[in-house]
Amino acid sequence: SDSELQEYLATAVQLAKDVGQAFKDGFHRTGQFAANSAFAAEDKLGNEADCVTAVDKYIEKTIFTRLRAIYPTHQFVGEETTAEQGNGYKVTDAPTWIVDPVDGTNNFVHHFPFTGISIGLAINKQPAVGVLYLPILDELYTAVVGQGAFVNGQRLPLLQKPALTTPTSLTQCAMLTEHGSDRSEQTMKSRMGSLTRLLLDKEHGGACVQNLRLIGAAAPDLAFVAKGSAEIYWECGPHAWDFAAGALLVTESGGAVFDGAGFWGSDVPESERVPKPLDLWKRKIIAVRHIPDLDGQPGSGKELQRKLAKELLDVVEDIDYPA
Ligand code: LIP
Repeated sequence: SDSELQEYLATAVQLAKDVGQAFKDGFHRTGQFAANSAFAAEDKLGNEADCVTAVDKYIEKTIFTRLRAIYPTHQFVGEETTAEQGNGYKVTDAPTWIVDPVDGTNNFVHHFPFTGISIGLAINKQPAVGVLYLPILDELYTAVVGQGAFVNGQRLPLLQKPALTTPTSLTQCAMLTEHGSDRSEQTMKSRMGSLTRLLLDKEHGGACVQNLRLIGAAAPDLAFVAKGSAEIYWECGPHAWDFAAGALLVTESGGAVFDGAGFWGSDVPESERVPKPLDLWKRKIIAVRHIPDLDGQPGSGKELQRKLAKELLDVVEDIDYPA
């Protein structure tokens, strides 16, 4: 019910704020994390590009301990817990809290401010509540399904028509993506090929996206799409905990999210193909911001979101990851 969802939201907001000080202390190496040798970034599962700190572990433990005490029947999926358990999680229809204690750990370690605490709640496998706190930017994003998305209490997207433009192709779009932590030769070649084709001019078969930014973390990427600071985000590789909360911010701000690969119905004419809906557990995502309708054409904004996603899918190469 709506009141239950509001209660879940209030719990998540309180938790995010409560661990905010530990997050800031870790980021600035002050307070409980001042010159703490336990802070040192370790690599996860032997991958030097994928790190975890004592702050990640402390925050995840604090959040889950509190959530378990309040909602003993709920399920819990967290980045660090899952990594410790050898990367396995089961997904049911039960309310499932999906938490990334520090999304953008690499940014966090390098003192780059696009990093935050992501708390999502899925019910029947669908995002129902999303809270993203970016303590260093002092931005608290919230969303409840059917009730809109907000940053520090202001409704998203921040700009409205006519200030918020209606891009009709990727050539008018600012795009966000990430290089990810999988640095195998095969993956890097595939990703760089996709980035080249996204940027390349149309004469040579590219999409000529207006600009491309890599800010280092999925949750802020999605928050910025929800806010209207970029039109589109695409990534293959992030996990549900990186984007469960952020995906809801996007849809609740009037944006759209899709599966990061492929179309429905390879048996239909190309012009009729549409991008598949997002699957939280598939590790690939496209998000498009709210696009205002063209004058006198109701529904055209939604159609343009699908068109932009399709333009993107036409030039990028899919990378498959195990769940
Ligand atoms: C990160 C994601 C990012 C991805 C990184 C990493 P983490 O999350 O936010 O989108 O490219 O490889 O997964 O590990 O910093 O929480």
